[in-house]
Amino acid sequence: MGWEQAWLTYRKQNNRNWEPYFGSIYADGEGKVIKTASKELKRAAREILGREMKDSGQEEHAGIILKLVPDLGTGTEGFHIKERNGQIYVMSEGEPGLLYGSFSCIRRLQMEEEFQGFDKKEIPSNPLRMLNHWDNMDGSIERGYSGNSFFFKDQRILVNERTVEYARLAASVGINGVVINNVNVKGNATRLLDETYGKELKELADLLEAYGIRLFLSLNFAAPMELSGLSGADPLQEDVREWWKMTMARLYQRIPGLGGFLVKADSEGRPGPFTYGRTHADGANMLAEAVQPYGGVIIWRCFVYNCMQDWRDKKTDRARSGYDHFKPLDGAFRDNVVLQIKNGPMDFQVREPVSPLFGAMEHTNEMLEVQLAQEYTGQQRHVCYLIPMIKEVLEFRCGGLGRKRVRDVISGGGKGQRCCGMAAVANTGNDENWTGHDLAAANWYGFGRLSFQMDLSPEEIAKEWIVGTFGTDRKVMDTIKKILFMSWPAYEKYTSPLGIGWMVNPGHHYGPNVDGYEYDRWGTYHRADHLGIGIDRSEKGTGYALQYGEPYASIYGDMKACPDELLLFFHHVPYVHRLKSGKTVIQHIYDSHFEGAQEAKEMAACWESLKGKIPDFIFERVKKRFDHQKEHAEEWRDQINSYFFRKSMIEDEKHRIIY
Ligand code: GCV
Repeated sequence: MGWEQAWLTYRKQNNRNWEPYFGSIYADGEGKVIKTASKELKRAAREILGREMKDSGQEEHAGIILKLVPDLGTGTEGFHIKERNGQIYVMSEGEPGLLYGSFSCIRRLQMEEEFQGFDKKEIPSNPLRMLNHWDNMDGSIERGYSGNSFFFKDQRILVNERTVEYARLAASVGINGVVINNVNVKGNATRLLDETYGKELKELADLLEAYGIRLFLSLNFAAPMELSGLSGADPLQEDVREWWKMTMARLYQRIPGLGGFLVKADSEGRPGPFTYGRTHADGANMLAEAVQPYGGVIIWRCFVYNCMQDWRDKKTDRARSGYDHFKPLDGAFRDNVVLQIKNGPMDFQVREPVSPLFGAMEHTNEMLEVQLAQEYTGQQRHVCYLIPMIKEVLEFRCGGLGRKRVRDVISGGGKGQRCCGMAAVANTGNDENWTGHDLAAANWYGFGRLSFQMDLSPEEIAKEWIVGTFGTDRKVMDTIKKILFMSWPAYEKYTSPLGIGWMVNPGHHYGPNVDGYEYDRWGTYHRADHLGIGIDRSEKGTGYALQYGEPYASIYGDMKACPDELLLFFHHVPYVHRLKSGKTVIQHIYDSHFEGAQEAKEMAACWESLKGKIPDFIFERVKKRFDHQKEHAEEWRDQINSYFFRKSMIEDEKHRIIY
């Protein structure tokens, strides 16, 4: 076929108890999504049970009934599955709910679970559950580590069988929105707004819609200048505002189901309202007004910072910028604007504190952005299961101890908001296995499942993903689970000590380079000298810690209270400073790098123990990545340890060889 089915790899099973249900299906309705649900159930029955499900004309004779029920209390995307007298009812107020319910039944087949007496109601935790693709129209992917784009090639939009398989996978985990193009909108991508790509976009939107997924686009704030030669893009200027209204009216006429737009403005060279002395609320609201008549949403990114800042000024701090720019604008955004906030204040490092913007804007819609593309976490050559990290972010009590969590804010916080949720920078591409590293698919799967159901634990998610992908063999399940749960902590240990981050090569951001941070022309990001290391973000330093509410401002701002794993993010300390663990900072650096590299070897050995238990081609493909990871982890260990040994001139207490 040329590609694989990831977690929808169906294996034959022989459970006689399931047979009565999977003989026939009754679908109550003619809509596109209900048809998809029925098609998916039939495919699963065929491939798992070897049965051709018949369409039943009558509800009472069908094994599975897909039924739209008004006022069920599920909303249009939630579902209620109920087994009754040998029939399975999948019910919802809307067609997408029936599709999610159907995939839930299929998961049950894959997990080899019984249906008798099954009764489950599920309502999605988040209104928006989105993937952001950073795909360019030439087919390349910014920070893509799994081949080229399957949305674009040679400046054209692709709509083919691969797109269908993508939509199946995305819908099966509950994704309901997809931004297909890079937030850095350049060249022809600006033309996605005009009629140039109208036909293909409509085709793609229709295809996705059949899977309950809405199409979104990234847009270029300077489009009025680039497409129509306007002299500027000032959001308060009448001709600019009119241009957007007219452009959106035409676009929505071509593609009525378009979800809306994602915008990166005034960041890393992208145009934005600052050029005209306007605020980000001015910029976002202008677009929001233009899409409002069509139910469109503007997703405005808070990743706004000046990469050319002069860091010699003690108060200048990139970590501060999101909050500094956006907090004063609380309440100024229209209802159909949502601010998309990266999980941490910097940029997807292996360890960052949670962004202080969460919960800080009571009167503004907020949405979480995480990065599955492993830009700073091993670029899908290293295994790094990110779901435990995302879960930690969701559970963070941004409102203060015992008070609201990030998950409460982004899910609408009980205020009935529809314009909020979770987005992930996708880790997919045209590689046969979708994600380059086979184990990286666990992040795609996990993100979708978690965004749909934030109560799920990373363990439950891992189990489902392993079974869907590799089957139910006990040893395979236990071993892969062990690898997944070792992976994030191990990566943190052999790369970035105590929350400092950024020790990667400039540009491509792969591999160790202690001084590699590209935006610090006046010194090193980590501020290490012969006495100590770390960035003072306390009140005496950049003051970033004060952006948090209590108790975090006090905890993070105080060297003694600050958790070890974030110490160097918040404080500059001597190498001999004692951590809560009792170790000195320098000894921690040595120990964790030795440990992490050792753990990379252990994970590789775990994988090798699976030889013969999973298909050879997958085994070999993953083994190659582990071979690289083992070596690369040693390179990280040696570079970091020797750098800090030479800087500090402090011996390793354990007298290991430091190169
Ligand atoms: C799409 C980081 C990445 C960029 C990315 C940017 C963003 O800086 O290195 O490639 O640009 O984040 O999130 O906009």
